[in-house]
Amino acid sequence: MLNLVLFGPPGAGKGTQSQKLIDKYNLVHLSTGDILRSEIANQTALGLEAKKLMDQGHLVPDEVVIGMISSKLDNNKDAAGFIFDGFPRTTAQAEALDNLLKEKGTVVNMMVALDVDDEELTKRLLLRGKDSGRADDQDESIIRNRIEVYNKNTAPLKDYYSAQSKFYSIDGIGSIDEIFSRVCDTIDNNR
Ligand code: B4P
Repeated sequence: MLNLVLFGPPGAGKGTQSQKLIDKYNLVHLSTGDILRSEIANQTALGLEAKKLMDQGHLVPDEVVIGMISSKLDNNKDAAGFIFDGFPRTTAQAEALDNLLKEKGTVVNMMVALDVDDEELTKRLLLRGKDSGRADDQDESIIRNRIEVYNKNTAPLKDYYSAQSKFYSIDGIGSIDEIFSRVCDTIDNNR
């Protein structure tokens, strides 16, 4: 099995690269952002609660996203592996993921981090906000808040995976295909 955590700040290109990686490595894509947006679109109780937090750039509570990932893992028992996109985002989520995978007799193989500076992130997200209408991409102060939340709650996961010798950082600036090739080289050389 290949279980890959794609890591990076909001707008680093995790979702973009995931779309290309699932085809190449035949992996199941688990994006907590996408799952939450689909709950919002379906106006479920979970979605309505999550929307308030997401629109402000806050994280959704750990137990909610951990429960979502747990049920997706159960629904994909025959998968060749998973790309975790936007999950884990806190140490509690990383510990929960380790436990969920252990129950299935598998582990996270590696975390690949996309390194992009704050100015480029803000530029990309404001651009996407214009096309997609996503509330969390419309306002520069909300984007700055998401980057701050990332630096405070999510960036420490580098240490969590480094301690297990599973952390790889790549340059996330360049064309989508250039970055894809860097990600694939990192996977192929270290799996
Ligand atoms: P996510 O949906 O995970 O989204 P993201 O971090 O904004 O984006 P990503 O890095 O995937 O960027 P993308 O490829 O789309 O999170 C949204 C919210 O959901 C969070 O703020 C939080 O509230 C909640 N949430 C999600 N998971 C959670 C969790 N585990 N715990 C708690 N809360 C959670 O790229 C962005 C833009 O850049 C796109 O427009 C793309 O076209 C462009 N782009 C990509 N690559 C490029 C390149 N090389 N050059 C130029 N532009 C590029």
